[in-house]
Amino acid sequence: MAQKPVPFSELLKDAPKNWGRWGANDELGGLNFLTNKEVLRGIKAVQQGKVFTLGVPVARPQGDPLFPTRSQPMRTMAMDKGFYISGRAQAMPGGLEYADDVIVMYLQGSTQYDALGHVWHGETIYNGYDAKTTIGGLQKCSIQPIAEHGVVGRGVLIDAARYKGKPHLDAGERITLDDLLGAAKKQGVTIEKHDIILIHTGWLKLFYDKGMEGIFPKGQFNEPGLGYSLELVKWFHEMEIPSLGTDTIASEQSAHDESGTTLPLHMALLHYQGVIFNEIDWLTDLAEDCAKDGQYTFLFVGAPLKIVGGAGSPVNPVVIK
Ligand code: UVW
Repeated sequence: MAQKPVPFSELLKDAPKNWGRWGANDELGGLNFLTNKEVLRGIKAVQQGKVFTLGVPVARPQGDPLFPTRSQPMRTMAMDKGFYISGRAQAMPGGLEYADDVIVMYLQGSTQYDALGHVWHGETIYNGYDAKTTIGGLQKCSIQPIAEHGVVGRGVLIDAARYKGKPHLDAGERITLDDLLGAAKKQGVTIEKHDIILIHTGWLKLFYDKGMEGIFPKGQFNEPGLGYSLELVKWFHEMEIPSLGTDTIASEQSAHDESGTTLPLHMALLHYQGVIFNEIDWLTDLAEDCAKDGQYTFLFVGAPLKIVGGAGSPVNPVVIK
């Protein structure tokens, strides 16, 4: 018989919270840790000038990786040479013609940031704002303040797949705090306070190798990733981690079997601590490069779009080593 899920209010009763830490009007959460000093610490990590862009291609005809309840981005031409050939458009004086297009997509239907008001349980979103403020568009904790601030600091890549000696983690496989620290140690890197953490699992590569069926066999949403434990969320709190990025769709082990809950880190990290979640990052090339040159730290720059009231935003994060 399926286990009755433990309510988050009970599972997370001892989990640390940052609500009120930066005042009653805070909508930035962990980004408050990313001060000018932290930006300079990120810049100091740059040693070689190598650039990696972490966004995945958007609106491929054969489909993009996304959460199973979301539909594929749709891009269509609003103007192209055909309009001129068919007489529906005229060249501008001098002869200029142009192509235009329109995209319809989930704001979280690609490489993305989650806004702090994206998930909650009960009646309140991050920092205690009423969950009703999400109705019709996020009046509080939308993606806009995150986009105004930018996500810039020192990033560190933790290669969980390499640590476990496989090209990709298995469906539902847990990464524990010991794994996280063990992988860092093996890589010869220390995770410092205020680091932006990126975790490579190899999961997204599996999508491009095998399609949706590769990552969600029979439609089952059962991703690998960091798994909830009180110890892990206390560590994030002590380390004042501003942001977490992964090459999975939802940035954490989907199912927490001990409690029967789904996505508990969305609650314990994003909703309680204001850790900014960055999902569907292409980390394969970065991970390979880090394994080759041994440099696992870098400047990380994430600039989501300033979408008014948005629950998230597509982004093409940039890593400079
Ligand atoms: C949900 O948690 C529903 O979505 P995401 O993985 O985009 O955060």
